[in-house]
Amino acid sequence: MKTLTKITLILALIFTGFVSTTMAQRTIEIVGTDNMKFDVTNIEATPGEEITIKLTTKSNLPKQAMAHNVVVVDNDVDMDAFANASARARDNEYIASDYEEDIIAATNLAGGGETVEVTFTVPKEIGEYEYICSFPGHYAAGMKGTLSVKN
Ligand SMILES: [Cu+2]
Repeated sequence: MKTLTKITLILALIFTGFVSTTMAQRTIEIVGTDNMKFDVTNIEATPGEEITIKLTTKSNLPKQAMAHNVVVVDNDVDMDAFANASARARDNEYIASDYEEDIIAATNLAGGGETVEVTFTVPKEIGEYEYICSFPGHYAAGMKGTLSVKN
């Protein structure tokens, strides 16, 4: 086989692998409403899987009064403390900067009619990881869910 043909073949194989990896990636669509709940409260994933979380806010209220995000947090974090600290972090999309190392993934804030998304690699460690909306008061109102990482 000529070298050029070999290279072409290898590139084709790499490309095919890339495309199939991309296509295998799952997107989880979540809706947040004025009742301050996510309509999806459990996401199952395998260790190291790449997933996309897509969040849409349905609301007629102004964004300053009602917006949502999805923040996936490491499972050794005190969630009440994180939510309280984040409620004061308006200039940082309501994510307390002290906790940046504990954030596995976070979307931007979505006001009514907006959709935001984040693509990330699920932790390799099996376990339950909580995700919350860090807009002030929403976690306390029950705006949370669990990312279950298992084989
Ligand atoms: Cu919210």
